[in-house]
Amino acid sequence: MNERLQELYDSVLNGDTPGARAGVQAALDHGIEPGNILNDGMIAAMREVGRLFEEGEYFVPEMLVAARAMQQGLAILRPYLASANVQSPGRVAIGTVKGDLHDIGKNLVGMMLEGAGFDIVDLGTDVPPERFVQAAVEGNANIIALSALLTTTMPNMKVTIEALKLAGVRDRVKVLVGGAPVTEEYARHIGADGFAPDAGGAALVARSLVAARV
Ligand code: B1M
Repeated sequence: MNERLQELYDSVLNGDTPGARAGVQAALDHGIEPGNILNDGMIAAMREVGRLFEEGEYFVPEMLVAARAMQQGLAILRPYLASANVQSPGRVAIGTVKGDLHDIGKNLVGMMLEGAGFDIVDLGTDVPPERFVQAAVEGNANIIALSALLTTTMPNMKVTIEALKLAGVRDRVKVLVGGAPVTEEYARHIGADGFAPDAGGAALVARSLVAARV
């Protein structure tokens, strides 16, 4: 791996926040593509954090500091991921479903959607179905984007879709889902309109969902 990316990877893995910020800046200064900085430097490190957690070498505090380091690194990278001056294809209300506090993936998806020109309403984490319904009814969202990182919270995607149906707004919005445990098959099973495995894919799928709007 490139030396700069290795340093960034190590900073995220070790929860070194100033190191992560400096690492992203150094990588940018050395002309490394923002996409590589994200995928090879930071996302790869988070994957390793997850592996170490599974093996019992890392615990929640270590996951937390690694997440904080990544968030800070992302703050530096953000302007390079979001492209300016794109006409808005629509409004997306995005959130991590009820019971789930993971927000890094959700934030990244939000940034990529922003880069694709969408107006983003970030509802945060642990978002109850009623908040998504409200975003569809009062916030005029065209797309409701649901993220889940836990197998135990995935079912709340289905609960949210049911709530949109009950509120009579399901046909007014498209529902896009994703997150590490979510699959295309699961998305179909719960009646979502779209699924993407990663943030870049989410922007592409969101574009096709609004293009398909009647
Ligand atoms: Co948690 N955690 N965590 N955690 N955590 C996982 C998810 C886990 C896989 C770790 C492991 O065991 N290997 C595991 C889940 C197991 C399971 O359900 N099968 C787990 C667990 C068990 C837990 C707790 C239960 C631990 C505990 O307390 N005992 C607890 C739950 C808390 C809760 O939510 N109620 C918990 C807590 C935490 C922290 C708070 C410490 C922290 C989160 C901090 C934060 O987010 N601010 C944390 C972290 C950091 C992780 C890991 C290590 C990293 C997650 C991450 O940020 N990845 C994670 C292990 C792993 O993922 N390998 C783990 C980087 C991020 C860029 O990827 O989020 O997958 P990701 O997003 C991707 C795609 O999934 C996709 O695009 C993104 C970018 O390309 N995507 C979408 C995401 N949302 C999308 C939406 C879309 C489309 C694509 O459309 C709308």
